Amino acid sequence: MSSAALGIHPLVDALAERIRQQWSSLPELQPLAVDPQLEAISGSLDGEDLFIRNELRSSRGLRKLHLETARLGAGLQILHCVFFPDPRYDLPVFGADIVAGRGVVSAAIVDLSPVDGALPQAVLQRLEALPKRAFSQERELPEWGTIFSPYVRFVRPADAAEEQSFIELVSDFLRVLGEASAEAVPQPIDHPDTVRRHSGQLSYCQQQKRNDKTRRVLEKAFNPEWADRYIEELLFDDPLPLQ
Ligand code: BLA
Repeated sequence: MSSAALGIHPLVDALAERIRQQWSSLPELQPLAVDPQLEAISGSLDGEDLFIRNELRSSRGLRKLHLETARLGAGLQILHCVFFPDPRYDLPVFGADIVAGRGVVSAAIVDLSPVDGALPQAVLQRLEALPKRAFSQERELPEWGTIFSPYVRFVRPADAAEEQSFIELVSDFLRVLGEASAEAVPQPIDHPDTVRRHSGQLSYCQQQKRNDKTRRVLEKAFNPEWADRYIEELLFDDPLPLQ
């Protein structure tokens, strides 16, 4: 079925396509198994259809690239994307989330988030050099949003032009991460820097799990146990313990 027939907002669809294009150019891109029960989830709730698609990859320096596109009920369409670094590499977490309802995008957020206090120099320099993109409606970060970098953008795109700008902004961030991931030199698994980045990634996941809005939507569409498992095992699973 086409995404239009599924009722996916054009921004969700266009951004998902752009992310797929960009991850295909990452170094050492590999498939990563998705639990077949979670790859394509469809169902219905009170007569409204639900549809979730999960795609996973890994690449050099990034342990898990996750793209989720979802339509939950009549009104809500979601794009959720997180690239989790391998803690041996000095790389940030890439995250993006779009929430659209009844043709209107209420939230569009993107960031390269530090896992070791501040962003790596190689990332900072590239972010500074990016074109500045203006949005007319900026949104305030929630209280758990202390994990985000000073470069985070959280906006409500006002029209098609701002939606396109948001796609270009995400693209800029992904290019920065792609370049940094090609260059980064891995450190030993027991190096103190690796250990710090591992615990930084754990905190990132813990803070994201405090977003009640995500949990509430999933609990309503499925049930609390399912939502909990989905969040713990797929959306924000902890990085594997360092051996
Ligand atoms: C907000 N996330 C939301 C909202 C909903 C979801 C319904 C409220 C929309 C609004 O305030 O306008 C729902 N998001 C989901 C669901 C999934 C999802 C169900 O990803 C997955 C299945 N969230 C992330 C990531 C980021 C993120 C990776 O998953 C950022 C990198 C951010 N979402 C985020 C933020 C808010 C939000 C900051 C606003 C929260 C608030 O204002 O309280």
